[in-house]
Amino acid sequence: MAKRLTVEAYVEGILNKNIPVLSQAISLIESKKTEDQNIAQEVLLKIFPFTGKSKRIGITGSPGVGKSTFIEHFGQIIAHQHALAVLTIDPSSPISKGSILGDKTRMYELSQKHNVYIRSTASGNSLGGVAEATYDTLLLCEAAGFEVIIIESVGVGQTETLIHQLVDCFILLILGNSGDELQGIKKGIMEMADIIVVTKADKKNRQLAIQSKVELLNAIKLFHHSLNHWKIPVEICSALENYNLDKIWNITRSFFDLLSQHQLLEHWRYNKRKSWFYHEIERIVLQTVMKSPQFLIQLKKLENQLDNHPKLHFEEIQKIQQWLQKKLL
Ligand SMILES: Nc1nc2c(ncn2[C@@H]2O[C@H](COP(=O)(O)OP(=O)(O)O)[C@@H](O)[C@H]2O)c(=O)[nH]1
Ligand SMILES: [Mg+2]
Repeated sequence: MAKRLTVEAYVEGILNKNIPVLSQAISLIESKKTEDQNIAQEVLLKIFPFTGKSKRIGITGSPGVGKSTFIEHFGQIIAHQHALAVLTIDPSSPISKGSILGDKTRMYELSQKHNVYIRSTASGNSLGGVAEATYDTLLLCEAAGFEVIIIESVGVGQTETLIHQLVDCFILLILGNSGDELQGIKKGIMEMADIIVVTKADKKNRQLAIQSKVELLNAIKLFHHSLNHWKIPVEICSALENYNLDKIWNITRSFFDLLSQHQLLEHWRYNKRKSWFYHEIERIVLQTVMKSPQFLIQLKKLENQLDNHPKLHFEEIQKIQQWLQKKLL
């Protein structure tokens, strides 16, 4: 990492949209060293009053569905009017092995725009750690004046829930060329979506994509979006052929219009922060308890009493619960 600056120098650099300084501050956030963490926290506190003004957009969907390619082209439409930051998360490959390179090459044209900043969140952290670093990075980008921030999610498991809680608008990309694909999509993730987009609707696949759109509209008919006035739109697009991307940007804008017209944004963000908070607390409680030596001794004792009788498992589990209650309540 480059030489550390003072807290004031980081703050000033970020507020002046000095990109090298912004990048160094993000590296501090990702650093595991306590001294770096301490500086990062101070910087965050100082820039906090300058945050909150961006449109925060999450792009999710299974690996290979076309998220990065979508962002490459969608981002260019946004960048006509707005300073855009793109944060990508790739916990599967360590940062030095090229997760940055991978996404930067995929978003090559976008990365050449003067008002676009692309950054991969360092991997190798815990789930909560990745999401936390992403949130802090988002705040720094907001303080630097980026008006739209896109987070590309990894598209698997629990990270999705966490990313959903960080953004205002969650766009779910779905590959629309087979019914099986739709079957495989978890209901939970569909319910989190504010906008659903069928990808790779190239000219030759368009008919199939339209068919998927109809199926999706049917599937979500029973969903109730938590914003009363919002009916989840389903659109098709081809990132490679630049088809419908402007339309999707218009839909996205109308979602943000709705949030601001009804002064819902603050409340919307507050509720998400609250779920995030409880999520994190649960994680911390679990981690703490599972590391407690006293608890582990109890656990081992009961584990040794387990036998093949299915009912006994429940009894042992109940004993653990009673033990915990006695300790804590
Ligand atoms: N035909 C076609 N291929 C696409 C389109 N969008 C993405 N792809 C391809 O799908 C593959 C996966 O795309 P990528 O953006 O890396 O997906 P991600 O894993 O969701 O980020 C790549 O080979 C892309 O070129 C599209 O609109 N049409
Ligand atoms: Mg990608």
